[in-house]
Amino acid sequence: MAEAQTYSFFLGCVMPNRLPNLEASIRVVLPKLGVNLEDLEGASCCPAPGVIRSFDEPTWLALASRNLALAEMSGHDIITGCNGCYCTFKEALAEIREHPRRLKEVQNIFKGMGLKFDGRVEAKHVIEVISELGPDYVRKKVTHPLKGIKVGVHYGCHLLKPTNNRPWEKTQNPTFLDALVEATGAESTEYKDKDICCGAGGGVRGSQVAVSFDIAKEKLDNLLYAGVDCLVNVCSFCHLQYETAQVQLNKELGEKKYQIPVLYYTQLLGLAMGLDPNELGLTKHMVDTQPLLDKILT
Ligand code: 9S8
Ligand code: 9S8
Ligand code: COM
Repeated sequence: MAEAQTYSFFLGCVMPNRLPNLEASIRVVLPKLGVNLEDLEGASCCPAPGVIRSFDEPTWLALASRNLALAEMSGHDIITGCNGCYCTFKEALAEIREHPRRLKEVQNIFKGMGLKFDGRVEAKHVIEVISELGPDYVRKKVTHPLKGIKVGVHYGCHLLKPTNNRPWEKTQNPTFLDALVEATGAESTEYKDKDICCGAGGGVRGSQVAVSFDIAKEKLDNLLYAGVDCLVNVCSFCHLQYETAQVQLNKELGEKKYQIPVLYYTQLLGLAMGLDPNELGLTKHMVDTQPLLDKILT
């Protein structure tokens, strides 16, 4: 494997405010894989690609560039655990690299703010860094293989698209996350419409919550039908959607039909590395993870 790497850890809004348990699992697991995290002091919202960018593109670009500038000045590439934040940074970097005029615009805005920015920094996703280490490397870290656990994998839209600005070998029917899930000893189970949106992105959850939960319901029904033990994702916004949708749908039904534990990839991997579920934030989920933990730990 590569020698130890250090990244500037960009949290985004959802992780620190709504899902600090996911953040905890990333902070615990990545250093054990040889990936060190440094806090990115002074960061703001990325800002969200499907929301802010649609309303006011120049403001989106300036704010995204400010976050990128903070990382660039720290001397480390940025790492994020949210598909939306990843999308913003990948797209903002592509925009200023393809159009030097846009970089100048941003540099003008930054005058007097003590920011230095040339757009040299790179932006990576947590799962991209793990994927670069590779499934074989991950398998060597596994001490407690998750045998017999059926996982439904959700990639999320912004991790894969637009395909011309993403590093994955295959963006149609990708397999890198399935391979990393299987490296833990679990089984990645196929299910209908696996590649479809969770329903949250692009401002849908913010403006049309019923529509957004309807889309999530479709995916959850498909996952129930496939008989998975849990759902694994790599986006804080997808994660929030899948947990809150299950709580809401059960409330409307008056019964607990939807009880699919939702895990962030580093939580699944952490379990396979024998780490304490509490340390991985698994005891703080909206959808109870205990049945899954019982199945794994007994
Ligand atoms: S930051 Fe503000 S709203 Fe969010 S989590 Fe991910 S996308 Fe970026
Ligand atoms: S899927 Fe469609 S737009 Fe997105 S990446 Fe995360 S949230 Fe869920
Ligand atoms: C979804 C991000 S991950 S956004 O809501 O589309 O901006």
